[in-house]
Amino acid sequence: MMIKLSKPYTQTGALILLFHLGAIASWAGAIKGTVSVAGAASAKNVAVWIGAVPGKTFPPPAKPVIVDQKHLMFIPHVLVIQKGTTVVFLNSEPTLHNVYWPWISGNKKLARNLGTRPMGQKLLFTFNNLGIVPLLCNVHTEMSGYIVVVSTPYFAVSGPDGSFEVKDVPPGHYTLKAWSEEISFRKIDSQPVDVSAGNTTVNLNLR
Ligand SMILES: [Cu+2]
Repeated sequence: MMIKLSKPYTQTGALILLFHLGAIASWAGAIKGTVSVAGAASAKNVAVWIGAVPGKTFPPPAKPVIVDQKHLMFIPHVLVIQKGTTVVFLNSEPTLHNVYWPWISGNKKLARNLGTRPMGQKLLFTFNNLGIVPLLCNVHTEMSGYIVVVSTPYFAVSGPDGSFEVKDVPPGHYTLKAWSEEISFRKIDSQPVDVSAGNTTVNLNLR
């Protein structure tokens, strides 16, 4: 009886050990920090992301991401997505809303008008070009939002206090990028960052 029981116990022990080794090997870190934006009242809504990693491609997420049009605003105001992500544009209030962008990072060939629709109807678009997409509504000229299309799944948007956290980054040497609508449509800030297991702190000053 004792001999018969000991074998499965040993196998379970080995499996648990393998599981722990696997967890250590894939240990990821987080990039935490605060951003300040020169001349701006607040440092919220700054897009922060890791730029292309040489030799590495990331499959686009299968799940779509939502941008709502509500209270005469694009919600969220700034959205970061990985290239290849489909965005579903909702209209959640009883007025007509349109979605268009005049260019992506200045390239007018990438302009699109997705159309105008009443409350409850969706518009879908898959973003396959990297860059800054300025969202506008031709019914309400005061409405604006931004989609930042990036090449990695490692990104964040700063909160009202300028803090951000890019989660689950594998250890490595990367380029950290940041963009704020307060600076310029076209200026993307870059700086090197080394990520190890645990938290890496980076403070960004955009000007
Ligand atoms: Cu509108």
